[in-house]
Amino acid sequence: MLFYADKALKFAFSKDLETAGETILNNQEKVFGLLGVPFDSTSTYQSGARFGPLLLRESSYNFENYHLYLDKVLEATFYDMGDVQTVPGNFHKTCKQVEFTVKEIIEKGYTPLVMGGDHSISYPITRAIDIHNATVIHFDAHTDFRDEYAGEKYSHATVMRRIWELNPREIIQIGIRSSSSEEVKFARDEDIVQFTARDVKNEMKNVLKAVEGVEGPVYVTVDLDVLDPAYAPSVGTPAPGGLDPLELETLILKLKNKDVIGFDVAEVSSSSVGDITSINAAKVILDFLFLQ
Ligand SMILES: [Mn+2]
Repeated sequence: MLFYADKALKFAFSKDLETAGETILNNQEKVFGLLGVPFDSTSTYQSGARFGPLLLRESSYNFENYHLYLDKVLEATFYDMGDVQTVPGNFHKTCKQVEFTVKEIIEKGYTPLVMGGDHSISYPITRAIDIHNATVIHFDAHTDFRDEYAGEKYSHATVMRRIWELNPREIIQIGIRSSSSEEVKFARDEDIVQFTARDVKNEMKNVLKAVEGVEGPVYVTVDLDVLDPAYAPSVGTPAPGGLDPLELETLILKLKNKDVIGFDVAEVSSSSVGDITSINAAKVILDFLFLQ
């Protein structure tokens, strides 16, 4: 590589994949493999999440490598491993390729950190990771507990139902404000822990307590529509009355010292440089990495 030249459009502060190899074997700390999944074929309203990884990477260059509130320089080791080859229009083939690639990342010793893509892409990731003993912390405006959506089993709108079928230890949903009555009943019957957006606004202490109380492995999935459309308009299905970026930051920072075995940020459908949605999404990834 040239001294004054950098590779274009890797995620900011990520390390060069060619130097990965042996570091991982001797490292006690988690080392993250960042992966993009440019796929939005299950989108039902505002499509464009296939540009999520591209715009997320672009937005990442807007940030400092120092976190003011944590008084900490970014120390996490993470490699940008590029994008999965998706098959537009074909969830099943894409699903296989995502699952295969995430398994590869795990076998090499990296913890997967994935940029969607519409939310359906979380399913193959959680299939690739063993989430049996894991708590799934799910940030979203929607519960995504439908068994089918428009006759389809696999969709952004059914993804948490499919993940629930993988039998994780517990699911904690945060930021919920939109759901069908069937999904509410399902969540009650199955003892899903749910915090609405109002709970975050009015009883943040309880939400933080729940996150703090989580023990064992954790999988985190962030549908960026958990934020209010004022802060994240470029998402598949915007829902008013959501979290603000400081509330989401407070919650993400509560993941400190948790054994996070996988993390994804989905539904970012930004289509232009400087879009507020991809900027907030890149911040979620960086806030999480600052904790390492
Ligand atoms: Mn959602």
